[in-house]
Amino acid sequence: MASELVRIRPAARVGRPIVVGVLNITPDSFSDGGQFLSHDAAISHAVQLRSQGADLIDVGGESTRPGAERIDPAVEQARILSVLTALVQRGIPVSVDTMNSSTAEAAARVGVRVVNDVSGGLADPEMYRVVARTGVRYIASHWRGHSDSMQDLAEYRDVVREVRDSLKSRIAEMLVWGVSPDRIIIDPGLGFAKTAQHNWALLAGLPELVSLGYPVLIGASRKRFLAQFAEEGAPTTARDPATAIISALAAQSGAWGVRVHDVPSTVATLAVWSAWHSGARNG
Ligand code: PMM
Repeated sequence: MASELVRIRPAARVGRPIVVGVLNITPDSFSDGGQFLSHDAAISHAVQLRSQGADLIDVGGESTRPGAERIDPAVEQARILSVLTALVQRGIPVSVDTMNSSTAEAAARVGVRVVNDVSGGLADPEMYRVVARTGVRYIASHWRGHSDSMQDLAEYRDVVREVRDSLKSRIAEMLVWGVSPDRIIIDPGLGFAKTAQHNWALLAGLPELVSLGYPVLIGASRKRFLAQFAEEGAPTTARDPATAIISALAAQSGAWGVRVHDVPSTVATLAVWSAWHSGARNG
């Protein structure tokens, strides 16, 4: 197993998926936009997520909410690089959530060892070259187009098969560019050119993605398809209980990690899941 993964996943917690805490330093992300724009607010939220049990903090500077417009990579970097630098210096494991190879490269330069790319490399033709050269771990999501048009691209005959095949061909291309297979993590990209029905099909079909043999990350947290379990008009935090249950079900289906905004509810739910499994092993 890759050395960074061992560092990200503390030995005591081996057996449950890693918990990736979300830190968006953007004015417009759908759930936490505008909350952590100042350097100090961002750092203290990251420290809090870590103390709550996050194994990795995913720091993003560009919103990917449906309809969001692209921003200049320089703006993205101005938002996140000083925060990433400070977190690396504190020894907090971080990933950078970016579709831009220049941002991935700049983050790697300040010591970031994981790049999370919701476009799976499709948004920037230089991304795989940077990933291969820097040796970072690379989370590649299934993606069909930028946020301003992705809703129109949510058409599938068999979403699980098509997402699986697409991720397979992304992986094949990464390998051609020299990305080491032990660096690759895949993600079905819930909500990215997917309807609620597609998201549920992908969650139910998770074992088929796991069977590709690469670690799978699931990012369901607070997404719109979970609104049905909360009161109408409730804030996105009302989707946290459903998110936590999905974390346990994803664990059950073999997910490597779950990316969540509310770390305590997922950590608590995964503790129950782990206890259940320790019973199966020791009974
Ligand atoms: N979703 C969002 C952003 N980044 N990264 C991965 N790997 N998987 C996801 O599902 C994902 C992501 C959108 O949610 P946010 O705006 O709350 O960060």
